[in-house]
Amino acid sequence: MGRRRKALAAGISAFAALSMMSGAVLAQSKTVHPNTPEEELRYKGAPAAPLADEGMKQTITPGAPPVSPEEFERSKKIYFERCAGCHGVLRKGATGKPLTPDITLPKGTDYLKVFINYGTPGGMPNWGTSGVMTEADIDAMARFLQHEPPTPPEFGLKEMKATWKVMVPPEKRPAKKMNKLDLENLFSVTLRDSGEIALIDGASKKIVKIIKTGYAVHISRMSASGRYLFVIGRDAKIDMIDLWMETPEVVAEIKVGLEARSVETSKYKGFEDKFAVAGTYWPPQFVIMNGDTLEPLKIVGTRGMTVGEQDYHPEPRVAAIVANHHRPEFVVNVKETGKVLMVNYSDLTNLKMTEIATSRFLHDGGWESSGRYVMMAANQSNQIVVVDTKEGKLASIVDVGKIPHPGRGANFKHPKFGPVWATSHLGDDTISLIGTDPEKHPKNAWKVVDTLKGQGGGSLFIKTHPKSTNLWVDTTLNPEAAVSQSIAVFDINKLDKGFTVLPIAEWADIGEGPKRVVQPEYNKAGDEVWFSVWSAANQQSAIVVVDDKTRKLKAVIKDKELVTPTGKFNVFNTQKDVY
Ligand code: DHE
Repeated sequence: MGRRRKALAAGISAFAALSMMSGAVLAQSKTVHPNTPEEELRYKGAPAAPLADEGMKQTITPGAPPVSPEEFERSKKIYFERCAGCHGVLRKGATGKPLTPDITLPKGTDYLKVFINYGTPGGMPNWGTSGVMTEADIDAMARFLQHEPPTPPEFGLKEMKATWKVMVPPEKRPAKKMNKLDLENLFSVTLRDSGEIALIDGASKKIVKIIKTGYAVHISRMSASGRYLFVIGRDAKIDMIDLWMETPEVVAEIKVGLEARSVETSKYKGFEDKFAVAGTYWPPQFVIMNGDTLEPLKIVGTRGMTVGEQDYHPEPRVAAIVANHHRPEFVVNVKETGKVLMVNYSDLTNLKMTEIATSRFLHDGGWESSGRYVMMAANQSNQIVVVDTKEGKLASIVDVGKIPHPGRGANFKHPKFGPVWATSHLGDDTISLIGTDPEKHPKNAWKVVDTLKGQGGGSLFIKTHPKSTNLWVDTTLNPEAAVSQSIAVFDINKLDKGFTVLPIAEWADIGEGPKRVVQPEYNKAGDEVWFSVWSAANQQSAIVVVDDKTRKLKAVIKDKELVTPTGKFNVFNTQKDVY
């Protein structure tokens, strides 16, 4: 099967699994698991796990029941697709409980089968009674879990270099922009399940080019100059695209590990476009690369002690990374240990790193409006941690709603409380507004000054623009189709008046499909907002463009090449951190 078709097939099965969960599984899970929001299960139950197909050795643990090689392969695959996100690759526990043989062996096969079959009120889904796993799968999994976990391979400099390719070396690249594209208003759109991005022109809404990238491509980020676009897939493949070429092309690529989510570039004065950095879920590490060739230069492991209990964690995943504007540093979120690392890239030999102890399970986040403080969601702790990137220290930890998921968040001036940064939540219907101006509004700084009520839980992204008075909140993973297929918009000057709902998926007019509305993104001018209407890989999806002032439909972008669009990254807004 060709790469594209294989990716599509994987995507279809991933979405089928998600849809399956959204039906029978999630309906039941509501009653079986009163403490686990459906929205959360949906989020973690979106399998696109590159580790599932990785070859690993089977280790037999004395005293554990036999597992045939076929059962081992199947259980391993299911484990990495469905279980590793919570229990960890090495089963040492993450947001879920540890499942190492010292714990599982004394419990025995029958006991484990009950848990897998029925789930627990603490959050474990009911894989059996929901129909996702068969009786034979559950039986094999219960035995598989009593053996030492198979360990995916490490990925060091040698492995990275073996995958590194420079298609067009810097000296062969153009010295100036060679095309007529309005680069600042170009959008890089994630085509999740085809492993591609679409470059779409902001004015004409035409697809300029589709470019092959990594599997289950995740995010795009811009270099400081606005010339290079970096795209990372879940398979940890980075593609570096030169937007100055006659038609934008991949000029370098590398695989930095086996599973990843984040990439960023150096933005401090004097270091523009000099370095790139990528964080991996597996192995737990990040790598600093040359900014115009992707040559891997420095790998730093993140294994170590957690904050709070200070227990050793063997696989702390690297989540969001942002580039500090005040110092030559990357700000790196380490999920399981709850640490924010300020990594100074000015001297890679004598690497200096400030380790800030914050809160566990750091995930996504972004800057407040002054660009001095970075706001990161410790999602399973229901907190936002605030780091002062000028001083290089923790400013505050703020309690918010259940499972904050801001994306990069939204900044605006609250009519009563001054500048705020907002996050919506996966686990409840609230939107927390945090005061961000310690100079002029010290009483409000790093406090939730206002809480709005949105359409429902299952929100992934929230957005506004400095030139807009609208605050857009998606509810992509809400179990109600009417809620997941529409968007709530608040008037920033009349927040107490509640929100208006716009039927984005209906406007797309694309027929059958889950049609989840995801991730509002502004154009450069800040006068229109783009929404993805995300259906399965074998169905039609679309991008709906809304006029920001009138809140009326402006355009629908439909194309058979637009397979599962999710994230959209406007070049200028991504380059300059405008949100
Ligand atoms: Fe994402 C950002 C991890 C599922 C769309 N996602 C991020 C970031 C992380 C992350 C760590 C921050 C990167 C940064 O800023 O450097 N995402 C994960 C997961 O671990 C998770 C939960 C499960 C998985 O299997 O990957 C996950 N993410 C999803 C999706 O299912 C989404 C909705 C659709 C998709 O394309 O896969 C999705 N994630 C996004 C988007 C961003 C993102 C669009 C960037 C938002 C932005 O505005 O910057």
